[in-house]
Amino acid sequence: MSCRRGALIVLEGVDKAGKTTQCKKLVRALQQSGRPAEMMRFPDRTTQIGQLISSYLEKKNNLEDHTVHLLFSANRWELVPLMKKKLEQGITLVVDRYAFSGVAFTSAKPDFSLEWCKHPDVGLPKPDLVMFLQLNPSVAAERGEFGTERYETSTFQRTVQQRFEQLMKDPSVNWKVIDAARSIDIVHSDIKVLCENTINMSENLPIGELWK
Ligand code: ADP
Ligand code: FDM
Repeated sequence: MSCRRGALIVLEGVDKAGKTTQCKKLVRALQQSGRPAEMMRFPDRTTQIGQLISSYLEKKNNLEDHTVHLLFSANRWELVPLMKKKLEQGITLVVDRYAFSGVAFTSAKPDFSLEWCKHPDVGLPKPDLVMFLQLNPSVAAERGEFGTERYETSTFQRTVQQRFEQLMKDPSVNWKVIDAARSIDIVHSDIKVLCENTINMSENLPIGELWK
């Protein structure tokens, strides 16, 4: 590789753990320290597939469970060429949810195995770092009411948390668990250090393939 690539950094965690807050702060901090960085989020609701997903989440349409799982995955695959281009240009991508949310949410539904859920995402660009913002559901509840979108109930979120815990046992993924119950600034400084180290470590390595 002629130029140093950017890192692919993912933030995961249950609802209200602080993913969006931390992604935005991280991108700003990286940019201020002279490192090119951009934020992405999944689902990306701006594409045609993303709009179908968005109306499903808003309960404006119903989709069969396998079908919607494949749409979430297709929404990642359609952005892969752009992601690779940016990474190769040296831009670090900070991503709010990725395939891990895909697997954790669908496999929290009855009769879906983790293995089946992982398949469509096998081979996606592999994150150099996945930070899981860990937050107890009772603390999350203090951060405000759940919204009205699909999946925004405490029982479903508890099952999602268990599925994330299963996914985190996989040593092929560079998971870091972050205690998200601390203040926004303290969580941010932990995350920033982890990211800077990851950017330095991955700049000369090829982009990996997830779950392959
Ligand atoms: P997520 O993207 O994980 O759903 P958000 O970043 O949208 O979470 O945060 C959910 C709410 O919790 C927001 O009102 C945000 O300001 C607040 N919040 C985020 N991080 C913290 C924190 N460390 N301590 C207290 N409140 C927080
Ligand atoms: N979600 C997100 C999935 O079910 N599968 C996926 O692949 C992804 C990326 O969509 F409930 C769920 C998780 C959450 C919703 O909400 C997206 P936000 O507020 O846009 O993150």
